Amino acid sequence: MVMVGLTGKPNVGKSTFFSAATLATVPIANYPFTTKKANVGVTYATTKCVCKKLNVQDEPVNAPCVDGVRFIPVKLVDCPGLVPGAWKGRGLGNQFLDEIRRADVLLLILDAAGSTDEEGRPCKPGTGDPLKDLRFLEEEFDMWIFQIIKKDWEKLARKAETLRENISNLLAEKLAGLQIKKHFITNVLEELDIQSKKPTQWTEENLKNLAIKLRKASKPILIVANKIDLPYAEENLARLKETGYPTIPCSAEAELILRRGAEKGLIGYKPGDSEFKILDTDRLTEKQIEALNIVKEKVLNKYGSTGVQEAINFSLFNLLNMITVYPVEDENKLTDHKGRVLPDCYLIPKGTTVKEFAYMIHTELGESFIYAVEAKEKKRVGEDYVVKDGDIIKIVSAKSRG
Ligand SMILES: Nc1nc2c(ncn2[C@@H]2O[C@H](COP(=O)(O)OP(=O)(O)OP(=O)(O)O)[C@@H](O)[C@H]2O)c(=O)[nH]1
Ligand SMILES: [Mg+2]
Repeated sequence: MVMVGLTGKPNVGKSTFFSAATLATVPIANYPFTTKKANVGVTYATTKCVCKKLNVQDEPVNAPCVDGVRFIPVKLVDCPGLVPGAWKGRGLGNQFLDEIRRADVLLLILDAAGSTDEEGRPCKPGTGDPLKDLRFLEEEFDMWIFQIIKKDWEKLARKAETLRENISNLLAEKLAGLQIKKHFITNVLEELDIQSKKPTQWTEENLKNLAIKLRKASKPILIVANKIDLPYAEENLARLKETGYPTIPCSAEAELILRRGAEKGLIGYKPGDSEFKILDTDRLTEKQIEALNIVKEKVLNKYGSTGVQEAINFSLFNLLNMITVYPVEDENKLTDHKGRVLPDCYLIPKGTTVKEFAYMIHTELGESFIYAVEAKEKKRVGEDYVVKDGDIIKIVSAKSRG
């Protein structure tokens, strides 16, 4: 399953975002280092389900469908906060950096209101600077990867030379735990144009540049401008957008209020919605009504949504270029072996061939693959067919033929 990592300075709302996105109860408080160990949970990417267009009633198994919106599960990890110098052990040390090593994409949560200082201590909104925070966080990630590459570098470089082993293979092995795949390494080494030099002669600066480029390639970043409901956040949002990073305004706290309200049946609200409906006025306290009014006024009316669902979707569909696909066993009825209509919806990288997709479902299915059928167009396709977003795929294998 794809893994989305929540990271940033302490006290910016990472756990609030996590809690809103997963509905798990985790400690949230207005002081630094509330989170001491990573929280892992399941959240959902949302997409328009093909059921509406085809006018069928689906029977979801792995990915729920609500009013024609399909909720596809992804893993979410909430990490302890990072302070300047974290890579060399400041704050909670670099254990938390390790928590994000398995993440495929990072949601960098920033306090857009500047209501916390560099270390995450509360201060008056407008005092802290999210842009500065962004710069130190980039440096933390780079130094963290640099340090890992540098460790035992000479040994690795010598090994590459004496065994005439390709350095990208050895690096890929070394960095496998960080989700830094070999194709990232090969591309980055080509870009850096250092392969004409022997690895033992690569300088510190070469290695640092390698770390920076690998970080950018393997851990794409979406900036989540959180606490957008507070003063000064709007001005800072404009400054953050100028950095060139994709940036989404967000109020994790607003989303938490809405999801909790919906869970209790007090309001009608679906993640990503631009509005909510009060269902049960009698059960709401005056304070709750006031909080809902603030959410409406300061967040929904102004930015169109709380940003939580949008951030998750953007990271998967835009940064990781994932698409959705629906596997079925009967291409006419669109069912699985139990007769359930459109039971599953998977996220796969754009460019995946139908045979690679078969392998993702089950190794055996990939190995015995014969051909596939795209069910919407009733088209028979070969193993090289590149799966398109929203395809409904039946795989015919030597096994399924009996
Ligand atoms: N106004 C406002 N406050 C928020 C928002 N999101 C979180 N907060 C508050 O910010 C404080 C910190 O929230 P947490 O979720 O604990 O922050 P964290 O980043 O997980 O903090 P650490 O675990 O210490 O790194 C809490 O008081 C939250 O209620 C938001 O969107 N708006
Ligand atoms: Mg936390």
